Amino acid sequence: MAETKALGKGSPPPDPVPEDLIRIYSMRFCPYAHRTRLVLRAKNIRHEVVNINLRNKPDWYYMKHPFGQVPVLENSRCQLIYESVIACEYLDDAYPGRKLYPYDPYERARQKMLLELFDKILGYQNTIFFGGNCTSMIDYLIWPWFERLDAYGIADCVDHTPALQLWIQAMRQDPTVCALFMEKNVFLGFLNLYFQNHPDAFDYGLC
Ligand SMILES: N[C@@H](CCC(=O)N[C@@H](CS)C(=O)NCC(=O)O)C(=O)O
Repeated sequence: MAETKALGKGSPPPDPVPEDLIRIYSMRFCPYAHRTRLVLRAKNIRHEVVNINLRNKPDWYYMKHPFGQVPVLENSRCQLIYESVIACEYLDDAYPGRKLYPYDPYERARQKMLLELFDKILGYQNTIFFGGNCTSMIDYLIWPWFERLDAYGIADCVDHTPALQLWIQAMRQDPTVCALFMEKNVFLGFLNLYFQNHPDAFDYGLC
């Protein structure tokens, strides 16, 4: 379902979101939308994906997000939630199942502080995952950028951080990460078309 073609200018708006379903407006190669799709998957939330052509946005899409960005969540009550971190927290709060943010207020605050320091988090960790011995919200919020390191040609930036390498290996085995994993060649194919302003960039790799 995540692999549907992107809707562009002139496409009719999708129908209202059916009850018991949540919709994510997404783009297959967007790391912020990737975060939100990881959380949807990790929590087993029934959802549908509507991909948006970000170079040729449908006019109606500005009714979903003031600047036409992805991701946006929309529920059957026509409520819209944007900004990926807020959207992920909303999903964690609104849906049952495994809580990805810790219950403990300090641990929750610690994950949010780590996220703020995202660019500098390569510091000491004494657990495999950032929140402990299993994946939690912080891991899914930062993973999309690490999945893209190889495609960006900067995978060697973790050469001297063994703890981070162990985390990357562990994340690659996580079933949620595996389910949404984007092959490097597909990502490179997208980037190649994107930088040529090719109208089909967002659909790269789809039949
Ligand atoms: N702060 C936003 C960033 C979202 C974002 O930058 N999305 C990009 C795609 S990766 C986008 O929608 N770009 C289209 C645009 O800005 O017009 C979030 O966390 O959700």
